[in-house]
Amino acid sequence: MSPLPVSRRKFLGVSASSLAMAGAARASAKADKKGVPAPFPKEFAWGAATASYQIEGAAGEDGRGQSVWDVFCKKKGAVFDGHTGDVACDHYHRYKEDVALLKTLGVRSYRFSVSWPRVLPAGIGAVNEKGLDFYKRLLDELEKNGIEPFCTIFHWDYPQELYKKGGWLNRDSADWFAEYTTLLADRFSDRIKVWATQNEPQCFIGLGHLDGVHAPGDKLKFGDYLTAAHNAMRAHAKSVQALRARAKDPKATKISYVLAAQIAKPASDKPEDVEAARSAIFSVARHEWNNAWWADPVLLGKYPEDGIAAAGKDMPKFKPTDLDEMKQPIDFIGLNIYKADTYKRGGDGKPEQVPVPPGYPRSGADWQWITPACMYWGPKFFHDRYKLPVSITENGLATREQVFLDGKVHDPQRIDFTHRYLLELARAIKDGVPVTGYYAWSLIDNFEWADGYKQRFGLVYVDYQSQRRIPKDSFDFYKKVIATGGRNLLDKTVLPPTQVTP
Ligand code: BGP
Repeated sequence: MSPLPVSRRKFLGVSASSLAMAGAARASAKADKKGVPAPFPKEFAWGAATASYQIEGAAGEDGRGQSVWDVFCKKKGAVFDGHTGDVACDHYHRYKEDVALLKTLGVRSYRFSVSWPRVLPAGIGAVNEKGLDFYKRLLDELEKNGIEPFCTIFHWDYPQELYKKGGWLNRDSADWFAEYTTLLADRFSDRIKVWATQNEPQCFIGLGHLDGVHAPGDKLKFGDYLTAAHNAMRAHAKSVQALRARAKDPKATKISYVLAAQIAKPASDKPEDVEAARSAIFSVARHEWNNAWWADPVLLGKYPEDGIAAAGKDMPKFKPTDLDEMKQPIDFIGLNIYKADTYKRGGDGKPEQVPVPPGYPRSGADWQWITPACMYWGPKFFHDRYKLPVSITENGLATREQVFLDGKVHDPQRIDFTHRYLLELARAIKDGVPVTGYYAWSLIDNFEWADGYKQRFGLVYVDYQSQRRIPKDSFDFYKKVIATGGRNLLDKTVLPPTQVTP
């Protein structure tokens, strides 16, 4: 392919010059020697994410209690090939090496989660100091390396002891979560300023309590599932209140709520297709894969009308004050974005889903279509509706990988994916959407829930037998993105979008 002059280069619908102008509009985006401004602002929170059960291991060490995932993994057929998180990436013992990788990568922020039963073995009551000590050591290491901690309070490893008391079906579960949050705020809020209460309620409630494919593996009746969802959202709100009440520096404390964002993108830029996608992204049917059911109560203080209609007689009965309590001001929305579905305006005026054509590119995870435009439309639609800044709290690609004969791990698909997706995110920023950060999922390969170790999402390859870490090619690519504020995304020569799928 012959190089094109910079001004004529097109990046999948985004021209280099238009993104450069976006950068020029911000005083914070410094120009390089050739005068090319960065497409991402200087203060942008470049990061990488992980979660406790997926990387820590040390399941039986230092007084940690059991989580529902410990129990679920032991059920025959629950997890691919019987894999468990007992050892995972052994991060509990190798955290220094992992923080060193973050340092080399150059991230400003590290999103990790605390294992609830590691610090409160029974979920409430007696505190496990040894468990807290692990997170102190981790925070020390991050501080030494100048990396800002972003703590997710709950990323799915629910204490088994609380599950035995009814778990999310028990109305008290919201207070249990507040007690746990208070402990973290009291011990760590002098050092942690950025928090997410929960990660992806669609998954830990929907996949875990309706579909039964994630821990604890329940297939509740629809009404009971909605009750569990209601209590989880009450728990989120009580957690926000606890953080606001106990944070050492309330003004500097930033609180978020992280969704498994289900993105709808328009089939074209025609206004009717854009409105069809907007309507689809916030519509609620009778299943967990939607946004508004999980976001409207906590951000707008009400359940969406179409969701109430779809729930019908299964709509849970709750105290009239619940909805007011559920709506606690937060500072930003965390969006975990992996792919989008496409919508156009149908013949009847309603949104119509455009089917994915046969052979359309997808990752090693069957559900993941390569759809870069989700990084433009997702942040835009969420910001338009909820009027909050957004952060991309997870984004990444699953691939099947091996160590090559040259001893390296080559992952060109992940590089191309990240390149395409970040160009679209830059376009959203250029169009005025306040996007505060981007967290690659994941820093290292890890235990991918029901898929076990089959899926690899890391920027760093993990050889689980030796626990050796090998940074992949995408690690170097992302490192350069961070170092240049995304400028390296602009100087790569690529074919015009019409010639390159998707
Ligand atoms: C998100 C989770 C992450 C991670 C990621 C990868 O839903 O928050 O913990 O697992 O998905 O996807 P998956 O493991 O479903 O393939």
